[in-house]
Amino acid sequence: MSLLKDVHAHLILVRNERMLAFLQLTWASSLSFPSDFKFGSATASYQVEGGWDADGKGPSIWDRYVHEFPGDIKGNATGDVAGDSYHQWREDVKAAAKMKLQFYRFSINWPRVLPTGFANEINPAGVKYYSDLIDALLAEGIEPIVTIFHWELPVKMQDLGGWTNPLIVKWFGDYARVVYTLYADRVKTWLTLNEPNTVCDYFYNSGVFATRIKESDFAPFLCNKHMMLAHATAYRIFDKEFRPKYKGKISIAPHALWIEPATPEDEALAELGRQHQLGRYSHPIYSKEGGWPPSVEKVMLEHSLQQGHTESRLPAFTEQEIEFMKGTADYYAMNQYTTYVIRPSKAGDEAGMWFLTGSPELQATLYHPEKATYGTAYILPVYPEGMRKMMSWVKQQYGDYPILITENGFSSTGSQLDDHQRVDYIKNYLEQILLAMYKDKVKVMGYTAWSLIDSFEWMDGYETKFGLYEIDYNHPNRTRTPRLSSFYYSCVIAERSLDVAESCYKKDSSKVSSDDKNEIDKKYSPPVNDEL
Ligand code: GBH
Repeated sequence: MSLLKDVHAHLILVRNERMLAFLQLTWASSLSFPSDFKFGSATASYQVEGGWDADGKGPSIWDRYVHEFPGDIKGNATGDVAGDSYHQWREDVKAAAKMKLQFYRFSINWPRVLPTGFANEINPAGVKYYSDLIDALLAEGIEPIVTIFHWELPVKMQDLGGWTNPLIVKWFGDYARVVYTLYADRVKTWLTLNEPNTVCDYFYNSGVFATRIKESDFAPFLCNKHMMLAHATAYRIFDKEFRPKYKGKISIAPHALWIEPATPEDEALAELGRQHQLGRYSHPIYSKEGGWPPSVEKVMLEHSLQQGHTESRLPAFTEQEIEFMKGTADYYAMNQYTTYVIRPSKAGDEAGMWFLTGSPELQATLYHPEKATYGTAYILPVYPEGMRKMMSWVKQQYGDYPILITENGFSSTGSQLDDHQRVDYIKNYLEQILLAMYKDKVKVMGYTAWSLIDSFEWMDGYETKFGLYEIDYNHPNRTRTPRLSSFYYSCVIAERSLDVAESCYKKDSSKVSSDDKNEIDKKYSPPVNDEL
């Protein structure tokens, strides 16, 4: 009974605070988005494409992993077919067009274009797949935003050490050049790497995910260094060889976890945590002085010497490398979902795993904010206020780079077309973005709802869903059905405001008129499923 009361009181508190954000906005300025603010949605190749070995595609570490260790993943799921976007991509374009998205962010599966990863051999079917997708989006007036790497490392490269081998800097640059050569005539907004900090820190520290390598001493930091240099190489190639002819903007999309101090006395530790989580992936690019964040450099050196190493486990950059990386982004991209709390570790605490439970180097413990609510993914507490704080922090740290939110989304499970919680989530996070813009004067380019359609949710398989559109995994065509959230989002896009009609919160309220529907439907021939 008292637990129930607590939960109830807690919910009222959360609700009141969210109400306050809403009031603050209506008083302060407006619920409207400026005319240059863009709304989009996203997916990633392995999570939706399927066609894992179709038409000359080479294997990525995910293809190998799900076949060798099916038991690792919920429901023994694989991405072999997933949403079958490799065949059903017209349906994705249709979904995006129905919502009147201004952009669609998708990623390129490295070994689909380069079967071994190396640039000497190109797969024409893979090239055509992305080319057709780009053309269809442009024909609908939807801007393609392309991520060059969202985790499908070619197996050959993993076997050579993957992101811990310094040669990958060159290999990635060569791959990026191929991609620009093919698509830079039509793609004007680019992202090099998705969540380099998740790849380096989360994957190597936990040992889960496709590499299955658990090595916390060196791998995260070697990977960090090489990903920063790989990004900078891809940026320099674009800048020198392609931008003069094609124009375009390019950036990198880290996982921007906001870190709150447990008590006001822990603010310095929280700041160190932010530098450790995000600074190591931003400071080399966006800061005036470049290189690693000095606070992290210091802690890592001290800790390494204490362990008996002769130098820091955080590998140094040369002066030349520091100059090479500085300024290699045209805007600041971030995936922002969640907030954790940090406190100093106490005797008896476990060492902790960065950035899930803590850090041995920082002697810190991480936990979830008390005020958080949850979707299905427990790992991603829902905490909208963190969005504004994260955005303002980026402005305060690195200056006035325009920010593009490249991912933000809510997880649910089961078949749920009336996803009111996802609607609330989008509304609450967009409110915080408006506050960041109007109150903290942060420059914002736009917002990306993760994800356009349900997808293979990595270790969670198909049980955890983020889609604005539901996928029927029992249907051979992987039929897409709009959820309430897609109607709500299309209302926000149409109004360019959070001040939308009551009817936008009901499923039959589709802003898409039936004329629009027919017009879009007519344009696309029925999908051809080659596997049928
Ligand atoms: C994003 O990362 C990813 O870019 C995207 O591909 C993904 O679909 C989305 O999150 C939703 O999860 O699988 O249990 O080991 C956000 C940060 C860090 C969240 C790693 C999930 C792994 C959880 N992610 N974390 S688990």
